[in-house]
Amino acid sequence: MMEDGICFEDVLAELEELKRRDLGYTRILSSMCTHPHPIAKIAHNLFLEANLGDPGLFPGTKAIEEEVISMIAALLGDRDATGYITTGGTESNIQAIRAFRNASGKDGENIVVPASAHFSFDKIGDLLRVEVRKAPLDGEFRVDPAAVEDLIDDRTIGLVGIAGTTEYGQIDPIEDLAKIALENDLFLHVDAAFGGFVIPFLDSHPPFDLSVDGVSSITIDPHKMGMSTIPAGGILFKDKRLLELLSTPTPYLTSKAQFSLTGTRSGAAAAATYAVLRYLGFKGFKRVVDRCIRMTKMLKDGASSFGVVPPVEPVMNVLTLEVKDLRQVIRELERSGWRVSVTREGFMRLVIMPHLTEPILQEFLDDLKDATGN
Ligand code: 0PR
Repeated sequence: MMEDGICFEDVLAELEELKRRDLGYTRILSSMCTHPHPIAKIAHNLFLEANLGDPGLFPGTKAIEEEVISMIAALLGDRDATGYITTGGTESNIQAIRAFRNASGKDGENIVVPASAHFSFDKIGDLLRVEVRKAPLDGEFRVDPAAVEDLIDDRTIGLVGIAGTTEYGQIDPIEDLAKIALENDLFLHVDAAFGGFVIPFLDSHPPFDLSVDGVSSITIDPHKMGMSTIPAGGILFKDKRLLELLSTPTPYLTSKAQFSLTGTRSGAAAAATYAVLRYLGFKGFKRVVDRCIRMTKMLKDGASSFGVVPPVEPVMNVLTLEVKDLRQVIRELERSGWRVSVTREGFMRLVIMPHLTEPILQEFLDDLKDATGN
């Protein structure tokens, strides 16, 4: 730090200069984040100083968080579910597995997750010292329930299913996993970090949420398809006792205990999430999701018309494509400012978020056609 500060305008000019290096979302097809909804930005700014880690000082913000949790609980099939606003999918997944572990009373525990699980589960293995067993997938990149069953032993504490996988947007067979969980007296966590704000708005979808008997908890991220500000995640538990197993006494605060992983935490993200949910309502979200699904179909059909096809039918706004000489194609696309990503199996991965538009995607298709030599 310098001895003397610099003037207000110069600080802002420095920041603006650095921000210009950021890519902006216009040509980004690799991200599960997007521009926050305009009302989320306003709400966020109104609550910048609010700390949900000391809720007695911010009873209004606390009421906002409770209302958000109750709106999300109703969306995800159990009005009575409890939870809180986290920093994102990673914290939510950590907290679910931590609660399972605290409830199990076993030693040398393991969990069984799909091979497609987000890398937050590798962090969980390291942090919680729980063995993370990875079950193979079927031909459509969904977890194979029989393989999950094979990996269960007397040290297994819980299973994980994914509703909207990071790489393919697939929905694991949650009902089958729930049946296995009930039969083996195990917890089942559903990672719907991405799919939580997509699947409920699809015209039809398999059961995936807390309405399925046997599902214990669910992750859902407002800072992905919820169009809230970063950091806004969500964790919900069907049984309040699981949340209580995360409790730590906080002797000198306004609350007696805390169940969140972080201490100080953002009231602004909770307010931003509240604002988007209240403003859009179910119908507004459905319009956003419908539009993303329409654009996904447009991309799929457009690419197929010049012979670039998906290895698996998209079920939500994540599209993968089989592209020859992928690395070379990506280099060319990057020269035109596009950012795409690659799945572990070597397919091009595109996430069709609300910041994209049909004209932009048409430009992308034209560049993809050129880059693939079609
Ligand atoms: N669970 C699933 C299914 C996810 O897809 C992700 C993140 C997480 C958990 C973890 O969520 P947090 O990152 O909020 O802790 N999926 C994205 C991914 O890894 C995150 C992301 C978002 C990455 C935007 C890049 C990016 O630009 O692809």
